[in-house]
Amino acid sequence: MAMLSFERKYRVRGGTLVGGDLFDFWVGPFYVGFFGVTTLFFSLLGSLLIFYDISQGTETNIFAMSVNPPSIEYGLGLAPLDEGGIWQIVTICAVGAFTSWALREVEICRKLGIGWHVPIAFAVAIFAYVSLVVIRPLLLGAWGHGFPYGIMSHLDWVSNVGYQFLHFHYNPAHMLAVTFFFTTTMFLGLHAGVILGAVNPPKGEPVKYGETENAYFRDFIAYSVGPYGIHRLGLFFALNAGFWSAVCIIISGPFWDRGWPYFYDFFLQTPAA
Ligand code: BCL
Ligand code: BCL
Ligand code: BPH
Repeated sequence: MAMLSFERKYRVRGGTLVGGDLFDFWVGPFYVGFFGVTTLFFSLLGSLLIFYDISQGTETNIFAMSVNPPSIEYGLGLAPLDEGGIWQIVTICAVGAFTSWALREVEICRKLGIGWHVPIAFAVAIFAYVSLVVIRPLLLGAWGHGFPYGIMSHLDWVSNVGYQFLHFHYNPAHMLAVTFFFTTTMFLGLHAGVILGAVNPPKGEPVKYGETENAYFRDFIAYSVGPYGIHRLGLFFALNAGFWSAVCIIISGPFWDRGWPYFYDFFLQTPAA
Protein backbone atom coordinates (compact mmCIF):
# COMPACT_ATOMS: atom_id res chain seq x y z
CA MET A 1 0.00 0.00 0.00
CA ALA A 2 1.33 3.42 -0.90
CA MET A 3 2.42 5.65 1.96
CA LEU A 4 0.94 9.11 2.38
CA SER A 5 3.58 11.80 1.83
CA PHE A 6 3.83 12.73 5.52
CA GLU A 7 3.79 9.15 6.81
CA ARG A 8 7.44 8.38 6.03
CA LYS A 9 8.55 11.04 8.52
CA TYR A 10 6.66 9.25 11.34
CA ARG A 11 7.75 5.73 10.42
CA VAL A 12 10.72 5.87 12.75
CA ARG A 13 12.74 2.92 13.98
CA GLY A 14 12.85 1.91 17.67
CA GLY A 15 10.62 2.43 20.67
CA THR A 16 9.91 -1.30 20.92
CA LEU A 17 9.54 -2.82 24.40
CA VAL A 18 10.63 -6.33 23.37
CA GLY A 19 11.96 -7.99 20.24
CA GLY A 20 14.27 -5.12 19.25
CA ASP A 21 14.19 -4.68 15.47
CA LEU A 22 12.70 -8.13 14.84
CA PHE A 23 9.04 -7.10 14.45
CA ASP A 24 9.72 -3.40 13.90
CA PHE A 25 7.91 -3.06 10.56
CA TRP A 26 4.55 -2.14 9.04
CA VAL A 27 2.06 -4.21 7.06
CA GLY A 28 0.17 -1.73 4.92
CA PRO A 29 -0.98 1.00 7.32
CA PHE A 30 -0.54 -1.19 10.45
CA TYR A 31 2.47 -1.15 12.75
CA VAL A 32 3.21 -4.78 13.70
CA GLY A 33 5.73 -5.12 16.56
CA PHE A 34 6.00 -8.06 18.97
CA PHE A 35 2.64 -7.18 20.48
CA GLY A 36 0.97 -7.04 17.09
CA VAL A 37 1.97 -10.67 16.66
CA THR A 38 0.72 -11.67 20.14
CA THR A 39 -2.57 -9.77 19.58
CA LEU A 40 -3.10 -11.72 16.38
CA PHE A 41 -2.23 -15.02 18.07
CA PHE A 42 -4.61 -14.57 21.03
CA SER A 43 -7.41 -13.07 18.90
CA LEU A 44 -7.34 -15.91 16.38
CA LEU A 45 -7.06 -18.67 18.98
CA GLY A 46 -9.81 -17.12 21.18
CA SER A 47 -12.16 -16.52 18.25
CA LEU A 48 -11.61 -20.00 16.79
CA LEU A 49 -12.36 -21.56 20.19
CA ILE A 50 -15.60 -19.53 20.36
CA PHE A 51 -16.58 -20.71 16.88
CA TYR A 52 -15.65 -24.30 17.76
CA ASP A 53 -17.70 -24.20 20.98
CA ILE A 54 -20.85 -22.77 19.40
CA SER A 55 -20.53 -25.21 16.49
CA GLN A 56 -20.83 -28.07 19.01
CA GLY A 57 -24.33 -26.95 20.05
CA THR A 58 -27.59 -26.99 18.08
CA GLU A 59 -28.29 -23.25 18.34
CA THR A 60 -28.73 -21.56 14.94
CA ASN A 61 -29.69 -18.06 16.11
CA ILE A 62 -26.46 -16.04 16.51
CA PHE A 63 -28.04 -13.84 19.17
CA ALA A 64 -28.70 -16.90 21.33
CA MET A 65 -25.29 -18.58 20.88
CA SER A 66 -23.15 -18.58 24.00
CA VAL A 67 -19.85 -19.82 25.39
CA ASN A 68 -20.64 -20.46 29.04
CA PRO A 69 -18.38 -20.42 32.11
CA PRO A 70 -18.10 -23.61 34.20
CA SER A 71 -20.70 -24.28 36.87
CA ILE A 72 -19.96 -22.97 40.38
CA GLU A 73 -19.11 -26.54 41.57
CA TYR A 74 -15.76 -26.41 39.74
CA GLY A 75 -14.70 -23.57 42.05
CA LEU A 76 -11.35 -22.15 41.04
CA GLY A 77 -10.23 -25.35 39.30
CA LEU A 78 -9.95 -26.15 35.61
CA ALA A 79 -13.13 -27.50 34.04
CA PRO A 80 -13.39 -30.08 31.22
CA LEU A 81 -13.33 -28.37 27.81
CA ASP A 82 -17.01 -28.99 27.08
CA GLU A 83 -18.13 -27.87 30.55
CA GLY A 84 -16.61 -24.41 30.76
CA GLY A 85 -12.96 -25.21 29.97
CA ILE A 86 -13.31 -23.47 26.60
CA TRP A 87 -14.64 -20.36 28.37
CA GLN A 88 -11.59 -20.44 30.65
CA ILE A 89 -9.16 -20.61 27.69
CA VAL A 90 -11.12 -17.92 25.79
CA THR A 91 -10.84 -15.70 28.87
CA ILE A 92 -7.05 -16.19 28.95
CA CYS A 93 -6.94 -15.37 25.21
CA ALA A 94 -9.10 -12.26 25.73
CA VAL A 95 -6.89 -10.93 28.54
CA GLY A 96 -3.83 -11.75 26.40
CA ALA A 97 -5.30 -10.03 23.32
CA PHE A 98 -6.44 -6.87 25.18
CA THR A 99 -3.14 -6.53 27.07
CA SER A 100 -1.15 -7.07 23.85
CA TRP A 101 -3.27 -4.40 22.16
CA ALA A 102 -2.51 -1.94 25.00
CA LEU A 103 1.23 -2.70 24.87
CA ARG A 104 1.24 -2.22 21.10
CA GLU A 105 -0.32 1.22 21.77
CA VAL A 106 2.56 1.91 24.19
CA GLU A 107 5.17 1.00 21.55
CA ILE A 108 3.51 3.37 19.06
CA CYS A 109 3.52 6.15 21.71
CA ARG A 110 7.25 5.57 22.29
CA LYS A 111 7.96 5.60 18.57
CA LEU A 112 6.16 8.90 18.10
CA GLY A 113 7.47 10.39 21.36
CA ILE A 114 4.07 11.13 22.86
CA GLY A 115 2.45 10.51 26.27
CA TRP A 116 0.82 7.18 27.14
CA HIS A 117 -2.66 8.62 27.67
CA VAL A 118 -4.45 6.34 25.21
CA PRO A 119 -2.99 3.04 26.50
CA ILE A 120 -3.60 4.16 30.09
CA ALA A 121 -7.22 4.93 29.22
CA PHE A 122 -7.58 1.53 27.53
CA ALA A 123 -6.07 -0.09 30.63
CA VAL A 124 -9.11 1.17 32.57
CA ALA A 125 -11.43 -0.66 30.13
CA ILE A 126 -9.30 -3.81 30.50
CA PHE A 127 -9.50 -3.40 34.29
CA ALA A 128 -13.32 -3.33 34.05
CA TYR A 129 -13.28 -6.54 31.99
CA VAL A 130 -10.76 -8.24 34.32
CA SER A 131 -12.82 -7.20 37.35
CA LEU A 132 -15.83 -9.08 35.84
CA VAL A 133 -14.11 -12.32 34.77
CA VAL A 134 -11.03 -12.59 37.03
CA ILE A 135 -11.03 -10.41 40.17
CA ARG A 136 -14.67 -10.94 41.27
CA PRO A 137 -14.73 -14.70 40.46
CA LEU A 138 -11.44 -15.10 42.42
CA LEU A 139 -12.90 -13.23 45.42
CA LEU A 140 -16.11 -15.30 45.27
CA GLY A 141 -14.17 -18.56 44.85
CA ALA A 142 -15.49 -19.80 41.49
CA TRP A 143 -14.87 -19.07 37.79
CA GLY A 144 -18.60 -19.72 37.35
CA HIS A 145 -19.21 -16.13 38.48
CA GLY A 146 -17.77 -14.77 35.20
CA PHE A 147 -20.19 -13.63 32.50
CA PRO A 148 -21.09 -15.89 29.53
CA TYR A 149 -19.81 -14.92 26.07
CA GLY A 150 -23.00 -14.56 24.07
CA ILE A 151 -24.95 -11.58 22.78
CA MET A 152 -28.15 -12.27 24.75
CA SER A 153 -26.71 -14.53 27.47
CA HIS A 154 -24.41 -11.77 28.75
CA LEU A 155 -27.43 -9.46 29.10
CA ASP A 156 -29.23 -12.19 31.09
CA TRP A 157 -26.18 -12.35 33.35
CA VAL A 158 -26.28 -8.57 33.99
CA SER A 159 -30.01 -8.69 34.78
CA ASN A 160 -29.70 -11.77 37.04
CA VAL A 161 -26.76 -10.41 38.99
CA GLY A 162 -28.54 -7.06 39.25
CA TYR A 163 -31.65 -8.63 40.81
CA GLN A 164 -29.57 -10.80 43.17
CA PHE A 165 -28.95 -7.47 44.87
CA LEU A 166 -32.67 -6.57 44.72
CA HIS A 167 -32.15 -3.13 43.24
CA PHE A 168 -28.74 -2.55 41.70
CA HIS A 169 -29.40 1.18 41.27
CA TYR A 170 -28.91 1.52 45.04
CA ASN A 171 -25.23 0.48 44.69
CA PRO A 172 -23.39 3.77 45.42
CA ALA A 173 -20.44 2.96 43.12
CA HIS A 174 -22.94 2.12 40.33
CA MET A 175 -24.51 5.57 40.90
CA LEU A 176 -21.12 7.23 40.52
CA ALA A 177 -20.32 5.19 37.38
CA VAL A 178 -23.69 5.98 35.77
CA THR A 179 -23.27 9.66 36.57
CA PHE A 180 -19.78 9.70 35.03
CA PHE A 181 -21.07 7.93 31.88
CA PHE A 182 -23.91 10.45 31.45
CA THR A 183 -21.65 13.44 32.10
CA THR A 184 -19.00 12.19 29.66
CA THR A 185 -21.64 11.95 26.94
CA MET A 186 -22.92 15.43 27.76
CA PHE A 187 -19.36 16.82 27.53
CA LEU A 188 -18.77 15.15 24.15
CA GLY A 189 -22.11 16.53 22.91
CA LEU A 190 -21.14 20.08 23.92
CA HIS A 191 -17.50 19.82 22.79
CA ALA A 192 -18.22 18.20 19.40
CA GLY A 193 -21.10 20.63 18.94
CA VAL A 194 -19.06 23.78 19.51
CA ILE A 195 -16.16 22.55 17.33
CA LEU A 196 -18.43 21.65 14.42
CA GLY A 197 -20.31 24.91 14.91
CA ALA A 198 -17.07 26.91 14.69
CA VAL A 199 -15.87 25.22 11.50
CA ASN A 200 -19.31 25.34 9.84
CA PRO A 201 -20.24 29.05 9.83
CA PRO A 202 -23.14 30.37 7.73
CA LYS A 203 -22.33 31.10 4.06
CA GLY A 204 -19.96 34.05 3.70
CA GLU A 205 -18.64 33.94 7.32
CA PRO A 206 -15.03 32.82 7.89
CA VAL A 207 -14.29 29.57 9.73
CA LYS A 208 -13.76 30.20 13.49
CA TYR A 209 -11.40 28.58 16.00
CA GLY A 210 -10.53 28.37 19.73
CA GLU A 211 -11.09 32.02 20.65
CA THR A 212 -14.64 31.97 19.34
CA GLU A 213 -15.30 28.60 20.96
CA ASN A 214 -14.25 30.06 24.33
CA ALA A 215 -16.32 33.18 23.71
CA TYR A 216 -19.34 31.01 22.99
CA PHE A 217 -19.24 29.29 26.38
CA ARG A 218 -18.43 32.54 28.24
CA ASP A 219 -21.49 34.24 26.71
CA PHE A 220 -23.58 31.15 27.33
CA ILE A 221 -22.69 29.85 30.84
CA ALA A 222 -20.15 32.51 32.00
CA TYR A 223 -17.22 30.08 31.85
CA SER A 224 -15.11 28.22 29.33
CA VAL A 225 -12.84 25.45 30.56
CA GLY A 226 -10.66 26.04 27.50
CA PRO A 227 -9.29 23.98 24.61
CA TYR A 228 -6.83 21.98 26.74
CA GLY A 229 -9.12 21.77 29.76
CA ILE A 230 -12.01 20.14 27.92
CA HIS A 231 -9.82 17.18 26.92
CA ARG A 232 -8.46 16.77 30.44
CA LEU A 233 -11.99 16.95 31.85
CA GLY A 234 -13.28 14.51 29.23
CA LEU A 235 -10.55 11.96 29.90
CA PHE A 236 -10.99 12.32 33.66
CA PHE A 237 -14.73 11.65 33.44
CA ALA A 238 -14.39 8.79 30.94
CA LEU A 239 -11.78 7.03 33.09
CA ASN A 240 -13.87 7.51 36.21
CA ALA A 241 -16.87 5.96 34.42
CA GLY A 242 -14.86 2.79 33.75
CA PHE A 243 -13.14 2.80 37.14
CA TRP A 244 -16.33 3.11 39.24
CA SER A 245 -17.99 0.46 37.07
CA ALA A 246 -15.21 -1.94 38.04
CA VAL A 247 -15.59 -0.95 41.70
CA CYS A 248 -19.39 -1.36 41.65
CA ILE A 249 -19.21 -4.98 40.49
CA ILE A 250 -16.18 -6.00 42.59
CA ILE A 251 -17.93 -4.91 45.80
CA SER A 252 -21.19 -6.71 44.83
CA GLY A 253 -20.78 -10.06 46.57
CA PRO A 254 -17.26 -9.95 47.99
CA PHE A 255 -17.95 -6.89 50.19
CA TRP A 256 -21.74 -6.57 50.26
CA ASP A 257 -23.91 -9.68 49.99
CA ARG A 258 -27.35 -8.28 50.90
CA GLY A 259 -29.68 -6.23 48.75
CA TRP A 260 -28.19 -2.83 47.92
CA PRO A 261 -31.25 -1.00 49.37
CA TYR A 262 -30.17 -2.30 52.84
CA PHE A 263 -26.88 -0.43 52.45
CA TYR A 264 -28.70 2.69 53.56
CA ASP A 265 -29.88 1.13 56.84
CA PHE A 266 -26.94 2.75 58.59
CA PHE A 267 -28.83 6.00 58.12
CA LEU A 268 -31.56 4.68 60.46
CA GLN A 269 -28.96 4.42 63.26
CA THR A 270 -27.99 8.09 63.00
CA PRO A 271 -29.67 10.88 64.98
CA ALA A 272 -30.90 12.33 61.69
CA ALA A 273 -33.34 9.45 61.18
MG1 BCL B 1 -21.89 -5.90 26.50
C1 BCL B 1 -24.38 -4.44 24.61
C2 BCL B 1 -20.09 -6.47 23.63
C3 BCL B 1 -19.21 -6.77 28.44
C4 BCL B 1 -23.62 -4.98 29.41
N1 BCL B 1 -22.21 -5.53 24.43
C5 BCL B 1 -23.31 -4.92 23.86
C6 BCL B 1 -23.14 -4.81 22.36
C7 BCL B 1 -21.96 -5.77 22.09
C8 BCL B 1 -21.36 -5.96 23.46
C9 BCL B 1 -22.47 -7.13 21.58
C10 BCL B 1 -22.72 -3.36 21.99
C11 BCL B 1 -21.53 -2.85 22.84
C12 BCL B 1 -20.97 -1.54 22.42
O1 BCL B 1 -21.32 -0.93 21.44
O2 BCL B 1 -19.96 -1.04 23.21
N2 BCL B 1 -19.95 -6.48 26.11
C13 BCL B 1 -19.41 -6.66 24.86
C14 BCL B 1 -18.03 -7.08 24.98
C15 BCL B 1 -17.77 -7.13 26.35
C16 BCL B 1 -19.00 -6.77 27.04
C17 BCL B 1 -17.14 -7.38 23.80
C18 BCL B 1 -16.49 -7.44 27.06
O3 BCL B 1 -16.26 -7.10 28.21
C19 BCL B 1 -15.40 -8.20 26.39
N3 BCL B 1 -21.49 -5.89 28.57
C20 BCL B 1 -20.35 -6.40 29.12
C21 BCL B 1 -20.45 -6.51 30.62
C22 BCL B 1 -21.70 -5.69 30.91
C23 BCL B 1 -22.34 -5.52 29.56
C24 BCL B 1 -20.63 -7.94 31.09
C25 BCL B 1 -21.28 -4.34 31.46
C26 BCL B 1 -20.35 -3.57 30.56
N4 BCL B 1 -23.60 -4.89 26.97
C27 BCL B 1 -24.24 -4.70 28.17
C28 BCL B 1 -25.56 -4.17 27.95
C29 BCL B 1 -25.67 -4.05 26.56
C30 BCL B 1 -24.46 -4.51 26.02
C31 BCL B 1 -26.59 -3.86 29.01
C32 BCL B 1 -26.52 -3.69 25.46
O4 BCL B 1 -27.69 -3.28 25.47
C33 BCL B 1 -25.70 -3.87 24.14
C34 BCL B 1 -26.48 -4.81 23.25
O5 BCL B 1 -27.17 -4.44 22.34
O6 BCL B 1 -26.41 -6.14 23.54
C35 BCL B 1 -27.08 -7.08 22.71
C36 BCL B 1 -19.31 0.19 22.83
C37 BCL B 1 -18.14 -0.19 21.97
C38 BCL B 1 -18.03 0.09 20.67
C39 BCL B 1 -19.08 0.86 19.91
C40 BCL B 1 -16.85 -0.42 19.90
C41 BCL B 1 -17.27 -1.57 18.94
C42 BCL B 1 -17.62 -2.86 19.72
C43 BCL B 1 -18.27 -3.99 18.89
C44 BCL B 1 -19.74 -3.66 18.50
C45 BCL B 1 -18.18 -5.26 19.75
C46 BCL B 1 -18.61 -6.50 19.00
C47 BCL B 1 -18.45 -7.75 19.87
C48 BCL B 1 -18.69 -9.04 19.08
C49 BCL B 1 -20.17 -9.30 18.83
C50 BCL B 1 -18.06 -10.21 19.85
C51 BCL B 1 -16.55 -10.28 19.60
C52 BCL B 1 -16.01 -11.70 19.61
C53 BCL B 1 -15.39 -12.10 18.29
C54 BCL B 1 -15.20 -13.62 18.30
C55 BCL B 1 -14.05 -11.39 18.02
MG1 BCL C 1 -25.98 -1.29 35.50
C1 BCL C 1 -22.78 -2.54 35.18
C2 BCL C 1 -25.02 1.50 33.76
C3 BCL C 1 -29.24 -0.39 35.26
C4 BCL C 1 -26.99 -4.34 36.91
N1 BCL C 1 -24.14 -0.61 34.64
C5 BCL C 1 -22.94 -1.25 34.70
C6 BCL C 1 -21.86 -0.39 34.11
C7 BCL C 1 -22.56 0.96 33.87
C8 BCL C 1 -24.01 0.61 34.08
C9 BCL C 1 -22.14 1.95 34.94
C10 BCL C 1 -21.48 -0.94 32.75
C11 BCL C 1 -20.40 -0.15 32.02
C12 BCL C 1 -19.09 -0.79 32.15
O1 BCL C 1 -18.79 -1.49 33.08
O2 BCL C 1 -18.21 -0.58 31.16
N2 BCL C 1 -26.97 0.27 34.59
C13 BCL C 1 -26.39 1.35 33.98
C14 BCL C 1 -27.40 2.33 33.64
C15 BCL C 1 -28.61 1.82 34.06
C16 BCL C 1 -28.33 0.51 34.68
C17 BCL C 1 -27.09 3.63 32.93
C18 BCL C 1 -29.98 2.40 33.96
O3 BCL C 1 -30.95 1.85 34.48
C19 BCL C 1 -30.22 3.69 33.23
N3 BCL C 1 -27.79 -2.19 36.01
C20 BCL C 1 -29.01 -1.60 35.86
C21 BCL C 1 -30.15 -2.45 36.45
C22 BCL C 1 -29.43 -3.71 36.90
C23 BCL C 1 -27.98 -3.41 36.60
C24 BCL C 1 -30.74 -1.77 37.66
C25 BCL C 1 -29.89 -4.93 36.10
C26 BCL C 1 -31.31 -5.38 36.49
N4 BCL C 1 -25.11 -3.05 35.99
C27 BCL C 1 -25.63 -4.20 36.57
C28 BCL C 1 -24.59 -5.18 36.72
C29 BCL C 1 -23.46 -4.56 36.18
C30 BCL C 1 -23.82 -3.28 35.75
C31 BCL C 1 -24.71 -6.55 37.33
C32 BCL C 1 -22.08 -4.76 35.85
O4 BCL C 1 -21.36 -5.76 36.04
C33 BCL C 1 -21.59 -3.50 35.06
C34 BCL C 1 -20.26 -3.09 35.57
O5 BCL C 1 -20.06 -2.19 36.32
O6 BCL C 1 -19.24 -3.85 35.06
C35 BCL C 1 -17.88 -3.50 35.39
C36 BCL C 1 -16.91 -1.21 31.28
C37 BCL C 1 -16.53 -1.75 29.98
C38 BCL C 1 -16.26 -3.05 29.70
C39 BCL C 1 -16.31 -4.18 30.72
C40 BCL C 1 -15.88 -3.45 28.31
C41 BCL C 1 -14.43 -3.93 28.20
C42 BCL C 1 -14.02 -4.00 26.76
C43 BCL C 1 -12.77 -4.82 26.50
C44 BCL C 1 -11.54 -4.33 27.28
C45 BCL C 1 -12.44 -4.77 25.01
C46 BCL C 1 -13.41 -5.61 24.18
C47 BCL C 1 -12.89 -5.77 22.75
C48 BCL C 1 -13.83 -6.56 21.84
C49 BCL C 1 -13.93 -8.05 22.18
C50 BCL C 1 -13.26 -6.39 20.42
C51 BCL C 1 -14.28 -6.74 19.39
C52 BCL C 1 -13.68 -6.81 18.00
C53 BCL C 1 -13.46 -5.45 17.36
C54 BCL C 1 -14.73 -4.63 17.21
C55 BCL C 1 -12.77 -5.65 16.02
O1 BPH D 1 -8.28 0.44 19.99
C1 BPH D 1 -9.01 0.93 20.81
O2 BPH D 1 -9.92 1.86 20.44
C2 BPH D 1 -10.02 2.18 19.04
C3 BPH D 1 -8.97 0.61 22.29
C4 BPH D 1 -10.34 0.24 22.83
C5 BPH D 1 -10.61 1.19 23.88
C6 BPH D 1 -9.59 2.15 24.05
C7 BPH D 1 -8.55 1.87 23.10
O3 BPH D 1 -7.48 2.47 22.92
C8 BPH D 1 -9.98 3.01 25.10
C9 BPH D 1 -9.28 4.20 25.65
C10 BPH D 1 -11.26 2.48 25.56
N1 BPH D 1 -11.60 1.38 24.78
C11 BPH D 1 -12.07 2.97 26.62
C12 BPH D 1 -13.30 2.42 27.04
C13 BPH D 1 -14.17 2.96 28.17
C14 BPH D 1 -13.47 3.01 29.55
C15 BPH D 1 -12.49 4.10 29.79
C16 BPH D 1 -15.29 1.90 28.28
C17 BPH D 1 -16.68 2.49 28.40
C18 BPH D 1 -15.06 1.05 27.06
N2 BPH D 1 -13.89 1.34 26.43
C19 BPH D 1 -15.95 0.05 26.69
C20 BPH D 1 -15.90 -0.85 25.60
C21 BPH D 1 -16.93 -1.83 25.25
C22 BPH D 1 -18.19 -2.07 26.00
C23 BPH D 1 -18.84 -1.05 26.80
O4 BPH D 1 -18.76 -3.15 25.99
C24 BPH D 1 -16.49 -2.53 24.11
C25 BPH D 1 -17.18 -3.63 23.38
C26 BPH D 1 -15.21 -1.95 23.76
N3 BPH D 1 -14.89 -0.97 24.66
C27 BPH D 1 -14.41 -2.34 22.66
C28 BPH D 1 -13.15 -1.87 22.31
C29 BPH D 1 -12.43 -2.31 21.05
C30 BPH D 1 -13.11 -1.68 19.85
C31 BPH D 1 -11.02 -1.70 21.26
C32 BPH D 1 -11.22 -0.75 22.40
N4 BPH D 1 -12.43 -0.93 23.02
C33 BPH D 1 -10.02 -2.81 21.69
C34 BPH D 1 -9.65 -3.71 20.53
C35 BPH D 1 -8.78 -4.88 20.95
O5 BPH D 1 -8.45 -5.16 22.09
O6 BPH D 1 -8.37 -5.67 19.90
C36 BPH D 1 -7.63 -6.88 20.21
C37 BPH D 1 -8.63 -8.02 20.35
C38 BPH D 1 -9.41 -8.49 19.33
C39 BPH D 1 -9.33 -7.98 17.92
C40 BPH D 1 -10.41 -9.59 19.54
C41 BPH D 1 -10.18 -10.48 20.77
C42 BPH D 1 -11.08 -11.69 20.74
C43 BPH D 1 -11.05 -12.51 22.02
C44 BPH D 1 -9.78 -13.33 22.15
C45 BPH D 1 -12.28 -13.42 22.04
C46 BPH D 1 -13.56 -12.65 22.44
C47 BPH D 1 -13.80 -12.74 23.95
C48 BPH D 1 -14.92 -11.82 24.45
C49 BPH D 1 -14.82 -11.79 25.95
C50 BPH D 1 -16.30 -12.29 23.96
C51 BPH D 1 -17.38 -11.30 24.36
C52 BPH D 1 -18.74 -11.64 23.69
C53 BPH D 1 -19.76 -10.50 23.87
C54 BPH D 1 -20.99 -10.78 23.01
C55 BPH D 1 -20.14 -10.29 25.32
